[in-house]
Amino acid sequence: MKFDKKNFLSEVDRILRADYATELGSATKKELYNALSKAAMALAYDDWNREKNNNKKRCGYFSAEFLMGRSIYSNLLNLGILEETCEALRSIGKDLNEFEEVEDAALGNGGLGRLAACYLESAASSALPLDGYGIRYRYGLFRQTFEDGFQHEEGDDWLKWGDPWSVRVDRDAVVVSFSDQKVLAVPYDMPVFGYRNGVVNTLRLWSSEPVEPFDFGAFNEMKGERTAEENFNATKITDVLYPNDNTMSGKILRLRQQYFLVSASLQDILAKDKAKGRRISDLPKYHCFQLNDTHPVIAIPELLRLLQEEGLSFEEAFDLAAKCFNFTNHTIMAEALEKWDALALSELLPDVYRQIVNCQERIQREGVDPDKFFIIRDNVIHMANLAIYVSAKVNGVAEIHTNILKKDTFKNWCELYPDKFVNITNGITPRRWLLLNNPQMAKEIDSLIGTEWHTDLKKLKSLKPHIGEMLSSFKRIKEENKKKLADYIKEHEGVEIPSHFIFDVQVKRLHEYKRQLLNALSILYFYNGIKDGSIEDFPPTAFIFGAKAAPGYYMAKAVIKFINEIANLVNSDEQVKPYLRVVFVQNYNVSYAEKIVCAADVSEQISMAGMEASGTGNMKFMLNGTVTLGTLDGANVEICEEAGRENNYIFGATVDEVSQVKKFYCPREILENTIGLKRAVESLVDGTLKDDSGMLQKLYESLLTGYEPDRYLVLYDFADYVRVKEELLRDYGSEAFDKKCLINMASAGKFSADRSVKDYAKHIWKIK
Ligand code: 26Q
Repeated sequence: MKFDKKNFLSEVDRILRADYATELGSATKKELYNALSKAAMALAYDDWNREKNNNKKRCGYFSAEFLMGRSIYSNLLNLGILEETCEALRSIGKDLNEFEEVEDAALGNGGLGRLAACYLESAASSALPLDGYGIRYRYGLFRQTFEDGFQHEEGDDWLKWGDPWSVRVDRDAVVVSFSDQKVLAVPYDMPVFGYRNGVVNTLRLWSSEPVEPFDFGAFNEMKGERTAEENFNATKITDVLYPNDNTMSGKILRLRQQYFLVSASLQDILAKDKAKGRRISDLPKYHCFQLNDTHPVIAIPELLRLLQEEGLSFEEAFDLAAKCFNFTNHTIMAEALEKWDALALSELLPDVYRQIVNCQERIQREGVDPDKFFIIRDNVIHMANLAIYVSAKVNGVAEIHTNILKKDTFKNWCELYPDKFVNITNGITPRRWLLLNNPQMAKEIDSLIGTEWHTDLKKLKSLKPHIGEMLSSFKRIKEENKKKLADYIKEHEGVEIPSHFIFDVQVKRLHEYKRQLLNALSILYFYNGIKDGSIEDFPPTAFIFGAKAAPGYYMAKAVIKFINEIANLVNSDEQVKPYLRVVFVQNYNVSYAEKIVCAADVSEQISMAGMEASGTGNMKFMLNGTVTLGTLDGANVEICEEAGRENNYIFGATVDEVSQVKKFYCPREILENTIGLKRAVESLVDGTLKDDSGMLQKLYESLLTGYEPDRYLVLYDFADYVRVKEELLRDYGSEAFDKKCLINMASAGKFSADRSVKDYAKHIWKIK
């Protein structure tokens, strides 16, 4: 592939003429976006085709979520034509930045979905044969707005700008059968470009359609209603992404989605092998499958079923499945480990259910204790147990998380199969999360240590001797990024934040365990202190939040309301305005994250210890030179190992302390004995903040009453949090502080997703 400006523009022009009856001079933004993307796709066709037809063993990454974000810039970057395209457009009076209006592909909720996207990019960039298999949701994660401080959800029409980075492959469509319906699964393939290496892998997203085109005959014979209904049901399966993060919904439509995804993918893979003349017993020679949490675990009984349809015995099929499947766990929370009602599943998918029963019987034949090892119990199917039983490897996503899995969550299984359990610490792609989102900083690094770090992030450590000379440019670039973010926030949220303020950021899904509430209470504490004079010379700080709450998650929505009311209080108070600002940005997504991550001074990673499996936002901030204010949870632990605890701000109960404290915990006692805490908490109910909904009252009660008051130790950790946070804010501005930022950046090498996927390839997938 070679880029030639003239040829490229004439190719774009040709596509505009053929597909849109227009030309370069008169095309709309949307037309230009589509034609330009297609022209770039054409450049990579040969590479893509070669990858599809080689004979390597490949890994299929099965995931209900791929949070891809915007493709155009990262694809052009990886194809090595970002600057060239920018220049070509400029020569005809257009601006590549105009495509910032293009919607994100938000086909995921949060960490788990974004991780899948990073791994696809990193695998292609590391020339590893990894393909994604997922669902082409018609509507992605809802679009969020605030009205009177409350979250509102709207449908996410992500295809509004078209979908030029996908190719519909009708010849590969397959039928997926449920007991009550048959639907057609049609694949849309997205190329995944390696970073300037000519490798193109595939993300295959399945869309559901009626098997038969709309039946006008039946419609005319007055069966119209039923026919329309059938069509409606078929498309409905892939209509919308479930907006839950770390909680179960147990809805049958979700089970349909999961089965649809894995059945289509496995049928497709088996059919292609057959067409290539491969023996079915060679399946593990050519394939392995990574199950991204429990969501696609129904792939296991589906493969067993398909193999037996091909004439294999159950034991033969089991042997192959046990060599192909691996399982990643992303959470220890019981409410997120998927379970299905056995009756419901057996009604929807009787043949698949039989295979689950076969697995259950097989493990009982092994003579193990049925109280410790079960897949079905009390008419509930435990998908995590099924995954562990059949998978070759099971992995957690950070050291501390894997240790908890082994010692606690899956203790029994680990004793039975000690070699199955491995850790693969998460990672992020440095292309999107430094080169692309922070180009000035990337250039600065290039000028000091060259460009090898683009594909070998450990090389960043050679920045260490340059930290002194880098200080001033680091500060200048951070300041510019902050100005840009402040402008964007002013325009989109209507809140002014002066760029000389400290930008203290907490962006992630809204969940009680992540403790946005702790952050909020600390702001009220500072507010009260500044007002009554007990806190002097407070360093001017803007607290920036971004988070979506699952639409049915009452407490999470209450926290959003709370923070929005704090923002109203603080931002309109002339006395504290010189010291404090609060903003909760609307519709936080991948593209917003790109703007925020490069502009943050403080990265808040404050989950109750033991709850956050890994976190990956923490890594993005670190890579961009931001210190972590956090607990010893998830990958924060490893961030401290890499960058030094003294270069971050760590507070709060550790995992061991949490389990001790919980034995005799009395939040009221803490409330009474912690300076400033009571006043901050009382703000929820004393009329300081406006709320007619009763939400703030409920938040108050969650901290102090009920079966397990203050389940996530917000009050317990408050004093230490505020102490360390104030220390951090007062350190800000010193040279020592800037050095900490740069040491973090220089120490981020471990957290490259390139390292993660290579670990998977070597220890789990056995692919080259
Ligand atoms: C389950 C059943 C029904 C409906 C929805 C769900 C569901 C959906 C999404 C359950 C969990 C999720 C997402 C979990 C997730 O994102 N976990 C995060 O994974 C990251 C990548 O490993 C970690 O860094 C985070 O710590 C973890 O919270």
